[in-house]
Amino acid sequence: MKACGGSYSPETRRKYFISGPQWAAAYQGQALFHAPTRPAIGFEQIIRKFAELGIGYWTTHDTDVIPTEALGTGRQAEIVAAIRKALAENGLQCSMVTTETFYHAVWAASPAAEAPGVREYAKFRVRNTVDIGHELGAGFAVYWPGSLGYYVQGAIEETDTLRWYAEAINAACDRDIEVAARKGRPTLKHCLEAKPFEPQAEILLPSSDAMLAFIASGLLTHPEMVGLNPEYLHELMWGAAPRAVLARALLAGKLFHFDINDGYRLKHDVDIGVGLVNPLDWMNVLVLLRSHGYRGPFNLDFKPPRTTSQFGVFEVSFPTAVDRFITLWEMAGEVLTDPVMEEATAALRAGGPPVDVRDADALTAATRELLTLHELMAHRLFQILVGQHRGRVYSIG
Ligand code: XLS
Ligand code: MG
Ligand code: MG
Repeated sequence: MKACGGSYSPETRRKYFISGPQWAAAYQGQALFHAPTRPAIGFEQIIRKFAELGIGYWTTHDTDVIPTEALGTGRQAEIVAAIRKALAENGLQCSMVTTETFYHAVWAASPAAEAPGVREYAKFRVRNTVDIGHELGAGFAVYWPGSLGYYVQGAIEETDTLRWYAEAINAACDRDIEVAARKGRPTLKHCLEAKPFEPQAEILLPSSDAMLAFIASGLLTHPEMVGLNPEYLHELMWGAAPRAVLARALLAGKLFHFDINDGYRLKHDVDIGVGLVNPLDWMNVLVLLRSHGYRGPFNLDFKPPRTTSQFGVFEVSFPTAVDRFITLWEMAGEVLTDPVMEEATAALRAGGPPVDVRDADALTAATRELLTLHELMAHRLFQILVGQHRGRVYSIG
């Protein structure tokens, strides 16, 4: 890291709304075909490490920190108190809480299973997460439904399943209104997160757009409290343009929270650190968010490499992810004030010389260089990405 240079100080890192998930730092390298490779690590250590790095916000699933059997018990209250203490001692804030509705076998048929008992349990879990969120001072609650879907066809009735899933979200919102009023706090922002593949063969809400349709379906009793937590890679996984996904969420007023990472199109959820695969696209994504005044969290939902040591997790994986994000964010700022980009944008929007707008051939001739300017802008963005706009040169021959 010292040899790489260019690190930002913890003070600088803390100026950004960057959050570190408990589960990302505690990831032990396990997967379907992979055994765990790292020892377990608790929230005290992770919160301390995040503080040292300058990651100012911490996020967690309920069961990342509270054993399933202790949820809703006195033991939960003790753990939550210990988390509050750790956060306060390290100057961190909890920005988001989320309910694990995918790991335990009780969720085999999803949080909206046919069995009414499972659905009641799902409501208990999301209500309990709302309680934890208010206790920890969070502003956001995230819902990635996990196995909401099926492996074999025809047994699940999709409309019933979606209705039942909405009942769980409604239960969380109702509890939130009650607890927020009691505590004199604002209600949480409830954020739905989609993923197209894994852990189910067929997923009922596979994309952020599907989530938007779900929010607007009439099934939610408080649609105004519910928005999106898109994850960059989850949208890429189904072949989407993440920037266009975010644009649709922005237009709907539903971009509440953003999980940041990287990976490949039409592959599984590889959760690579932000900017390591698609840095140019990432810069462009941040141009869009900056220009629309997005001020929500950037949640580092990635996985440090499998066999990286605990040292590597905190000395290389997290700080490099944070620093790439900051660099890309600042580059996006440069794009927004770049004179070439400004001039090209103005030229595009001015259009060509005036012609009869019913004459397709005349319009084509007048706007002949439109795509030339698009390509010029793409070239300029590449130059900004590699620093050529600041005079970095490569002399050949
Ligand atoms: C899994 C999701 C998960 C959510 C929170 O693929 O990204 O980590 O962000 O449950
Ligand atoms: Mg995520
Ligand atoms: Mg992911």
